[in-house]
Amino acid sequence: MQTIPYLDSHTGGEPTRLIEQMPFDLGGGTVAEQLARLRAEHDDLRTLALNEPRGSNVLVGACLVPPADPSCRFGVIYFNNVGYLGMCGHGTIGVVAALAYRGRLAPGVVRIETPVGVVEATLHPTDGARHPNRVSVRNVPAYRHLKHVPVEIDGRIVHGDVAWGGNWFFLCHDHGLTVDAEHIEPLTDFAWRLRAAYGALGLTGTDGAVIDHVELFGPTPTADSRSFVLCPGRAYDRSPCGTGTSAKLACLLADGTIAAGQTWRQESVIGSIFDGRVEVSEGQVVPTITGEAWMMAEGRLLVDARDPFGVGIRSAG
Ligand code: PYC
Repeated sequence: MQTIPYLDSHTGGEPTRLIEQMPFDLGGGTVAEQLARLRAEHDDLRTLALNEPRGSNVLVGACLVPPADPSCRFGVIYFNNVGYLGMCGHGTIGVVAALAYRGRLAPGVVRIETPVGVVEATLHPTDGARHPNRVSVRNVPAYRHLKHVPVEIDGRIVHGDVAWGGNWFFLCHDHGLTVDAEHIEPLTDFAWRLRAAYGALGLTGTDGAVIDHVELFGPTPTADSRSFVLCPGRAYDRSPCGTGTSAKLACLLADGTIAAGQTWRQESVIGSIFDGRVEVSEGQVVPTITGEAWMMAEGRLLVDARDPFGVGIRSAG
């Protein structure tokens, strides 16, 4: 029986399952290179840790790997029910909370190498007992690639921006749906079909990258904006999505709606909030998002080689 220890947290309702100790060696190199090896040779780790019957489509995984960048203390690879992520904002907040819980991190700044670049996380001093795991993540640079792209769906035209925030996003405002927790099903259905519709047009990020996250925005009385974020495997993000908020901030800055340094409060469809802001550094837009994570569980995954579903049920989303 193989055993793999794990730690579960959630960030604004979105879970992160951290594997601190890799059960095999990925051979070193950059985190992007280690991700390529994980995907090609050990994808079972992803499916056994996240997919049913052990997990669910909602889980996001993170595993610690050695960083190549000497300025970084940790390397992290993020994954979900259908594949791998470039960066993950809620996941980074969860990883930092888990490492603090383990006693491996104290309040302060830690640099983390991800497959798409180095991010800088700040674990804030504990605010009494109220906010034990408040973390800011200075993300990789974000940018808008395309503005106000028309897409036909359900016999009408909606529009979206295509932006990078560590993953690729299609950001849509004129969808006509109500963005709240009572409308998860229609939001999921629409976002999934919207992804198919812009995919059929051949719309991509830079270098032909698949735009695999969809953000639908709406108003809210309790923040600057509320979003519904559909992830690549058809689960919706319970958090406001750190990389999605980063993509949104890049668009807001480009439109002149926010200024550098201004706080933007992004609410998730279930009501959790990230504070976001951007700085412009060497001509690049660098977002920082701040949120909180909570520890939920620690345990050991047990993998019996005789179990026909021991490495999880492969999901196409
Ligand atoms: O917080 O960046 C994020 C994220 C991406 C996918 C799920 N959460």
